[in-house]
Amino acid sequence: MTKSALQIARAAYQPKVPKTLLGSVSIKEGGATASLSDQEELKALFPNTYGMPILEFVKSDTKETYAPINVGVILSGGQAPGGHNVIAGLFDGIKNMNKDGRLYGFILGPGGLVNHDYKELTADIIDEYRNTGGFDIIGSGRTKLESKEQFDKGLEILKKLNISALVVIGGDDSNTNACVLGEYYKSIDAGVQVIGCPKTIDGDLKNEMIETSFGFDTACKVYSEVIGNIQRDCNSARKYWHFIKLMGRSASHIALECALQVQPNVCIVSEEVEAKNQSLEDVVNYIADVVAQRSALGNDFGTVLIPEGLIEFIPAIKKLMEELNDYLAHHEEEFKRIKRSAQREHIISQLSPVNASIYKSLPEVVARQLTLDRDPHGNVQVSLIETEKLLAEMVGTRLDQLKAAGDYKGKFATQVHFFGYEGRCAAPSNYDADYCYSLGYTAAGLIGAGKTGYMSSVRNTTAAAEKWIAGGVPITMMMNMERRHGEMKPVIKKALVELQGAPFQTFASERASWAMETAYIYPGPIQYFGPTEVCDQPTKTLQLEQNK
Ligand code: FBP
Repeated sequence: MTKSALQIARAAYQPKVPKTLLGSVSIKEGGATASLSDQEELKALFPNTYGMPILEFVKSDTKETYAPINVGVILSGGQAPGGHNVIAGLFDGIKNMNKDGRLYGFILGPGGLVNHDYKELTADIIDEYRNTGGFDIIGSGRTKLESKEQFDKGLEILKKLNISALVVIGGDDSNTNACVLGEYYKSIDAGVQVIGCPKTIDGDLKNEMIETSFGFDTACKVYSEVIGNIQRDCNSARKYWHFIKLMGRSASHIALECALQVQPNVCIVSEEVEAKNQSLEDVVNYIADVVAQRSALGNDFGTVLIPEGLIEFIPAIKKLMEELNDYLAHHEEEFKRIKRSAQREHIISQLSPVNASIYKSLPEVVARQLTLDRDPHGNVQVSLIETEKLLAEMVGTRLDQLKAAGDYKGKFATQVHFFGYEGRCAAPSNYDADYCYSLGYTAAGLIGAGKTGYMSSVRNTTAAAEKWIAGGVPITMMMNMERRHGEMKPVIKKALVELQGAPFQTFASERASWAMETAYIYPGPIQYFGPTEVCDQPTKTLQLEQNK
């Protein structure tokens, strides 16, 4: 494979790891844990893995010896920068315990386990992928591992390869399934441990013990670089309003982090829209007012950041989507058989009167996008809903009204963008390279300690890497019961933007001045080599959350 000079230099990068992971380690156990809510139900669903203690690796004077361990690894869901380093850390951790241990990667996600599609990841393969972006070492997929048949089928290949531990690198849904799988294997004494790793650019898999999901740092830095470039362009030509939708599924963490990095004129935060019970018109009017006020100052240009999940946080649309989800969960095939031209009318006839009238009021294209296939976890594929176009158009219409009333005299020309896929496979920042390698190495440690049903956890990551704290958190501790596909299910609770939290509060205290002044910041590209204050900074979200 021909490589760029940066790739070659980057391959030699040695990720920084917590001091406690190097040399001999032992495990410090905390007290028993409980799930976030629904304790009795969850205890009954996870009798073997509920309530386990939090674990922390600490230095030890005695060197443990280990028999060789064969481990399987799965990359699940959307790509996130740093996945290859999780695998590299896992590989090095396994080999450090006993050089005869082996690592097998299942191909194209959880489906690879069920279909017995795998490859052994040897040292030369791992070395090719160290510090690189992407998930292409084994590929990823969204097959949902949930049935006993899938678990049993998976067990056949695990047994055949003498694999005694499986690492699932995924988001909240994939880690929920990893926990269900771990519980099942334990309940039948299968002799296979299951460990999760927190992945997703969306940043919504975090809690007290999981500071951030990997990939969020790099993806936000890539988007912020490009938004910064757009802001410089728009401040140079002074003729466009740029409507920029950012990936992130339901949560607005990415949009908020980018706003903190680039100081745009407008950033919508879905969680606030919901909390204030705003309608689509309220959001449109707010943006149009900023456009009109900037225009009065002579500035007919600006930037608007939009989280991709916005539409499902507008309370009225959220209720409509809940009804649509339930309907489609039970009538998917029947709906697909209806002619495309008749689908809209059919949906209207099936919905309650309130939701039917909201559905009717949506532009054709958005109404259609709301009924597109859900992903295997039942989520609406919000990345396919063109909110940036919808808002740009609606703001234009509103400005026409303001013009007719004599309240606006400016020019309104728009450009629309959607940033998501551009950042998911970027070469990991130093933060993600270090964090991911540490997560993988920690996962190996949890396996060596015989644990199952845990998520690898690395904390204190706003400090220098050597001071990071590595350990494991029982996955059941992050769970509650939620309605999915029309049924109550145990799931890891998604972390949405907290309106009382420091990242949002900081943004809220600045946004009025960012709207009127052109206070853009141009962060520039991720730096991989150079001073630590340039290359090793975590996200602003994390720094603010940790009061740094
Ligand atoms: P997960 O990490 O939860 O799998 O999702 C990441 C993500 O990038 C979301 O932000 C986005 O909505 C979705 O994947 C897009 O999915 P796909 O890659 O299937 O188009």
